[in-house]
Amino acid sequence: LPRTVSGIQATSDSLHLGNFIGALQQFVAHQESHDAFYFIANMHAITVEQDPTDLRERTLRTAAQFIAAGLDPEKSTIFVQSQVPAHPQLSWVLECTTSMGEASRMTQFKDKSAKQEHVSLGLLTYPALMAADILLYNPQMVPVGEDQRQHLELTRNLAERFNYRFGETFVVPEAQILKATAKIYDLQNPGAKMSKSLPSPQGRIDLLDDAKSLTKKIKSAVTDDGKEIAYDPQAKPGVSNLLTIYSSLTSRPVDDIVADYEGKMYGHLKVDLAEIAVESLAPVRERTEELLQDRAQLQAILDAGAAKANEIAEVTLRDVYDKVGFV
Ligand code: AQP
Repeated sequence: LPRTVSGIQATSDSLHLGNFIGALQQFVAHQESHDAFYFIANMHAITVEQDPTDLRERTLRTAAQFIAAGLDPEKSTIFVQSQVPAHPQLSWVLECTTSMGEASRMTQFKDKSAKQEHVSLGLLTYPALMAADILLYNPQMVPVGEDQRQHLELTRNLAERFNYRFGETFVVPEAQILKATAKIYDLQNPGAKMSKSLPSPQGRIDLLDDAKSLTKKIKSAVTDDGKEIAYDPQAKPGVSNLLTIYSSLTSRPVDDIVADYEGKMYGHLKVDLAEIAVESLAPVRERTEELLQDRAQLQAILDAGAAKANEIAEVTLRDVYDKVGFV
């Protein structure tokens, strides 16, 4: 089977709909056709200030949401990044392969460092760790959202550079960024991507939101001038975003949905979408809570995942260490 790898940061109690549609739903689909490795990125989560108790809790909650959303530990290897030491070990070599210019050009670094009073070195070197997260497993394909495109490009460049300098070592992976769902936008500000670090949580739908707040958020989503329900991200970013969400939660093409709403008002679309969101996310929320009742079981799944990940990652790491001349 071809291999795939991806991860999600443990930076909040609940993943949001952008993570779910842009990443997690793809993860679930690819576990059928790939040797799949999915991790909870707890090491990336400490590039900005964090609380240890929260991080521990969020790591387990993120794992529970992976499984609740449909990842099957029998099909996918699910693990926690910090339980596989080869990630930071390879990262050091890749940091030494990356130039300062490349790292500081990353838009995520520029955005996040502008928001921080104290900018950690880890925020700058983050993309080298992300390259290590990926290259250790030699995947053919990495499913991510649009915001990770630049990091994936760097990962490919680092793989090629290392291969050129030290001989064929890494598979150069392709980013799998689905055009239709790669960027889910903030419901209150459809010019910005839906994100964990939003000023107004009203614009972000959390997977673990209850029915009442889900409905409220969707009903108060910002729509556009005019009345017609049409998919036009330039002229109608708000409505188009709702249509994208509708389409991915129902697996129906956007055009079909638009046809259904001919002559109807924005309000109709919102009422229906709120119902659909409640129906699709309630089981994920309930299953997450159930899984969190048995933390020993969850930890056992993660330990088994880490054991499998370590086996593969260590082989790549040993090869790299040998090639760079570490005795
Ligand atoms: N709005 C989005 N639409 C589509 N995909 C998205 N992803 C994130 N936001 C959207 C994808 O989710 C995966 C995990 O991303 P992450 O762990 O890097 O989460 P994040 O980027 O930290 O999430 P946020 O919400 O964007 O947090 P902040 O604002 O704190 O950085 C990735 O594949 C990502 O593309």
